[in-house]
Amino acid sequence: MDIRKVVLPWLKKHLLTMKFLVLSCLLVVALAEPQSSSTTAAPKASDKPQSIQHQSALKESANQHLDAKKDSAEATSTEEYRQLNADEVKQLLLKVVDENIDKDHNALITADELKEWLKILQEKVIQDNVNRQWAYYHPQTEEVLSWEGYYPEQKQVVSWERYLNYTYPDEALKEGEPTTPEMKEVKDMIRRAERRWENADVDGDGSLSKEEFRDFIHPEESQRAGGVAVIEAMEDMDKDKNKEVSLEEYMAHLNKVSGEEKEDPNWASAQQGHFTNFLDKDKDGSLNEAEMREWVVPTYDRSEAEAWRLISIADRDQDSQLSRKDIEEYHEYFLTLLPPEYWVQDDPTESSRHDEF
Ligand SMILES: [Ca+2]
Ligand SMILES: [Ca+2]
Ligand SMILES: [Ca+2]
Ligand SMILES: [Ca+2]
Repeated sequence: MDIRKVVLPWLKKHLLTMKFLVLSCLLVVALAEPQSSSTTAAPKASDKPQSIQHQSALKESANQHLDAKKDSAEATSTEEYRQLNADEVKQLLLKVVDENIDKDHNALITADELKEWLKILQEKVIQDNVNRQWAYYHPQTEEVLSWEGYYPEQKQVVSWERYLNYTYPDEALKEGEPTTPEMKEVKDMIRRAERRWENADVDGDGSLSKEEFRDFIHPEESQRAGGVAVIEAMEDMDKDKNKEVSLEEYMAHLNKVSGEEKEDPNWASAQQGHFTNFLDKDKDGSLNEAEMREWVVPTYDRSEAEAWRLISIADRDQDSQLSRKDIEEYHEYFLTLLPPEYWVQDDPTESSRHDEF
């Protein structure tokens, strides 16, 4: 049997699915730029110098194979995105401002109000992603003796074997050396997944609870689990294995993981500037492990930084707050404030959609 026939379509679909997951993960932190066309597409994940842009590659190599026949998650990945015109964007933005962001209803948006909303959006995207993937593995119920109670408690877990069987084709799970480059790639993915799994398995019982599973899917969201994401980023980027990521290695990696935004003539210089001015703290021309860590698992508050960046763009009277008019005027910069569902081909004004906010 030709193994390529099995693995190639699988890899292709896997990568497509992961691409969507990456997009949805990064949606709320992507920096939106004004676009010249009359309609506006959903903000792209990799639009700009971005604190966690490299994670597209991390996640691509990570998690799972979603089978269209088995799982509704596949439907999500093929959802159509709406094109919104400028008036629609303005109208939706003001609705979100009034209903979700401006908590004290004084028609002015502070950095704190913005930050809180960005956190809610970010958390929702992550939680949705975790929920979707968790459901895919049909967690099993385990009985564990509780410390306080007499009766055993029930706990939902996914075992490593189950994860493997649900994620990778049988061929990849067989013993022995890989016979094709594709199979080698899959085996490397499994090794990486195993390291992530052990890193996420806090109680070391070999299975992941839902809390542990979150650290498996999104290690970069946790200071405890984040180290493994830094290691993966190093492996992806440090081609000469000197434990530093040079500007050349950085650019080569971004070139590999970025899409059409590369065609923007300012793209390369913007990325280089981001590396030099922001990531390379000690200005020695490359990123050591500590600098990589601050990039991948930052200690600063990303939502707060993004809130201040947004304010700096549109704050015309310099009072460190935004008026509704500021937001209307600069609406192209605020696309990331719209919940992801607004971009899905559906009626965004449908009342029940946003109850959870
Ligand atoms: Ca306010
Ligand atoms: Ca565990
Ligand atoms: Ca290097
Ligand atoms: Ca450095």
